[in-house]
Amino acid sequence: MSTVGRPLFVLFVLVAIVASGCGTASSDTSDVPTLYVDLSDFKVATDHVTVPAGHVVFGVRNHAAMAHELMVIKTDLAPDQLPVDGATAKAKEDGKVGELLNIAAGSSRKLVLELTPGTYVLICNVAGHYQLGMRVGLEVQ
Ligand SMILES: [Cu+2]
Repeated sequence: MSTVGRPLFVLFVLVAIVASGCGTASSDTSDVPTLYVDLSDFKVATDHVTVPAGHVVFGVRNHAAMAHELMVIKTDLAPDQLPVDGATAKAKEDGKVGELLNIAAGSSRKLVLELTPGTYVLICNVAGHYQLGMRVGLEVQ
């Protein structure tokens, strides 16, 4: 027992440490998306209009030939009613709960957030893109 059991026990502890390390990683690469968000010129589309509150994994796919962003804003305003800063040509980011910046053309990224119930707007806030139509509502229940 002592000659064979100890190496096995050490190995088991190492595996447990590695496994727990993966589980708490902030990138959460193993999470299956709760919803997909598709970015194009100049549109934001989702495959769900509502998602359950809590752990939400956004699977973001940029289909365009230019970089875009995904910004998640909690607000009671309609998706097309966010105030725009005239100087920067960007939507005001009041209520922002998370973002992915500089999502390269043709690439996919993940954004993992803990969301409380309410209404949200998903936008791309590269200058001018919100006004061109890069916005969509999301309800968290
Ligand atoms: Cu954009």
